[in-house]
Amino acid sequence: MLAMEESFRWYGPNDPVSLDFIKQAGATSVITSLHQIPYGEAWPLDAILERKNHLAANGLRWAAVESVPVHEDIKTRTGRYEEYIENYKTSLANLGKAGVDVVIYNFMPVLDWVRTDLTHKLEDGSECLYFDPVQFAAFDIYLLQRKGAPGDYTPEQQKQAKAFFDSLSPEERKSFERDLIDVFPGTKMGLSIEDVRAMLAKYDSIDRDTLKKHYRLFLEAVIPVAEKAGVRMAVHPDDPPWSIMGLPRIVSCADDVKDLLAMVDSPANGLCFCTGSYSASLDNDLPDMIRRFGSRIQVAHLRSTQKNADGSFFEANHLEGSVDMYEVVKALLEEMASRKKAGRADWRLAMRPDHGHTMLDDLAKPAADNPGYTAIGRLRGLAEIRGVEYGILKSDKALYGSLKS
Ligand code: DNO
Repeated sequence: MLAMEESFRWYGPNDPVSLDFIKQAGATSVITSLHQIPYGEAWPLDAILERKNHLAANGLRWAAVESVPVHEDIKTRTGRYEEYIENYKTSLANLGKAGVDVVIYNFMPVLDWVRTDLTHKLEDGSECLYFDPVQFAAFDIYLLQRKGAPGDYTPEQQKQAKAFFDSLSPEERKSFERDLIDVFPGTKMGLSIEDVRAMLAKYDSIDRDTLKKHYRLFLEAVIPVAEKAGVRMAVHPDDPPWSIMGLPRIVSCADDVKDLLAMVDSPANGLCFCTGSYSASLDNDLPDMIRRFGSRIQVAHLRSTQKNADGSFFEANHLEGSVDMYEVVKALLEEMASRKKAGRADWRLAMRPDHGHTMLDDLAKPAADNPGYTAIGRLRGLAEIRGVEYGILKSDKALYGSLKS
């Protein structure tokens, strides 16, 4: 009955959520990366094949790489960026040879996704990831001590940020700092606040237009290689989708998407449609974005967020919050049907339930290194989304008919 490929993120052999568990959740593929390879280095073919074969031996397909990270030097076009771009091309060529054909990446300057609280308690006792601009202001003004930071917040936010920061003990400040800057998926960079300052300094002369230019130059270099290798690139949106730490953000809304798709107009230059990231900005109309840019979506992350009146947001249950999951899934299924009709080989989209609450037995387990990626919360998310898809296909005979393989 179902048509979307159900996938699950897997952080590799050290992930406490095993491949067996992933299969029990009902997923038929995983989205994973070779986290042992440092940012910037080329991925050797044998390491790719080893991972692919390991997954296959466990009955799972490698639906997409998440991520082949883009080194900071490439974003700033400083240091060893030329070498890193060459390495990126090698990685794409090798992935293509191994038959791994979707590559997720992001172009967020300095940090990856950011939250200010990784264990925010919800009324039902489960925990979720949470972003509060006041807490972020406390980080920005008092820990990072970024020049000009106060000016990015209202006087009221600054006052509350001070009160929040004063309320933290020295240990709490340390762990707050870690939660904010050690956000690189599947790896601990061990960055210090000084490292982040040094990384930020490289952006002193990089405004929005310059960052966009660097992005275009990156795409112009790698997309032809991806095309030749049979690999489709999928950019993950900025999370949260607005400027932080005074940095430009260029993958946050429909206009950004329109621009980046036009930078290199190729089917290999596409999107990882992350509903959670885009949804934190209420200006983003997700079903509309899917209808507009659907032909360039390579893979989807499905989750939702709920905004509070004070501008903070938390990751809601997958069918709650501001994302209309019914409309999102329907639009994705319609996109798949139109691809199938057009004879596109890549008509079947893979999606993974993105993040999940820490709930049930997972609450008693030691905090894992991968916030948001507990087994049970994602199992719940996948089950709910599967139900939505089932309902849509069961009640729309024409759509179901056009997707039946
Ligand atoms: C967070 C993730 C992101 C994503 C990368 C893609 O949970 O969605 O960290 O993997 O930004 O490059």
